Amino acid sequence: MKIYIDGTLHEEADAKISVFDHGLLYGDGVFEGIRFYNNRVFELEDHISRLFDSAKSILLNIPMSEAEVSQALIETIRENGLTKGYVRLIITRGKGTLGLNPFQCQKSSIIIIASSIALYPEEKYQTGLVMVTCSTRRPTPASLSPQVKSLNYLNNVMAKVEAINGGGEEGLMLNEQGFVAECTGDNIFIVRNGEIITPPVSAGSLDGITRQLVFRICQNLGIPIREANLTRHDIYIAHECFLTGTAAEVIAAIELDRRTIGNGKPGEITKKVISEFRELVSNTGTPISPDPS
Ligand code: PXG
Repeated sequence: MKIYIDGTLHEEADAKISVFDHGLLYGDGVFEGIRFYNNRVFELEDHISRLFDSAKSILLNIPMSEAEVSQALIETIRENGLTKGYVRLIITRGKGTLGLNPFQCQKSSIIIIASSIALYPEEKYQTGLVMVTCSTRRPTPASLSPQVKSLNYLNNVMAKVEAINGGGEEGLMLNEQGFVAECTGDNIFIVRNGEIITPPVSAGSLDGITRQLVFRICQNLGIPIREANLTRHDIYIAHECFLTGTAAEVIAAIELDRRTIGNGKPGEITKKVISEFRELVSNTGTPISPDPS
């Protein structure tokens, strides 16, 4: 595997950064997870734009343009000879001193790993996920905006630990008021009486690119969809439930806190959304065209 660091491709064993990098010392940096299917990068522009927004929000300068980062990402995929997979794009604050001050860091670093990801066992895409409500709350936007995809995912990692220890595959995260925010790496949707409902991002979730895609899919299919604050009760009594994310894709959830959701199987509307999603990922995206040279 060849890994991109600051303009150079390295073999995995040689792909190294400083132990003084503030990305490691303080989780000071931002990232994106991006999928590519069928020789095309899915929703590349939206991911790159969100990366630059995250960086701007934490006063982190990316020493490349959006077009240059996109180009580096495509070249890294191409150099690895991949046509389908997952890219982790990371911007760290860079090498600094022991001490929080980010202004001691001379230059941010750009790392691109083109590989693959499997968030859940393959069979769960047929049968649906078991979820557990986590006591770990989503931090309030008053502390750090959930829109910043930062390198500090400890909150989500702790929630994931709770979910797995509680016998589930995914954890439901609530905000400080007890309303549903999202899951540990995915947005959540329910279906009730033929209508899809998802929490507003103001409830403390990332405005996922896959989440936005579901709104577009519903518009195309004529399925009513709206945002509303949800409680755990709303999910217990939902007819269907599904999760979305770049890594997760679209996947049904069939149980929360030992309550069966709907009939305990992926629902009809969920299956329609999944099939439209599959169609879009295989037919759209930025080509990873072969190098003409
Ligand atoms: N919420 C959170 C907290 C996320 O991290 C999503 C929602 C879905 O957003 P997108 O834009 O991807 O539809 C995410 C993104 C992982 C992993 O390793 C998770 C994500 C991204 C990359 C890796 O679990 N989730």
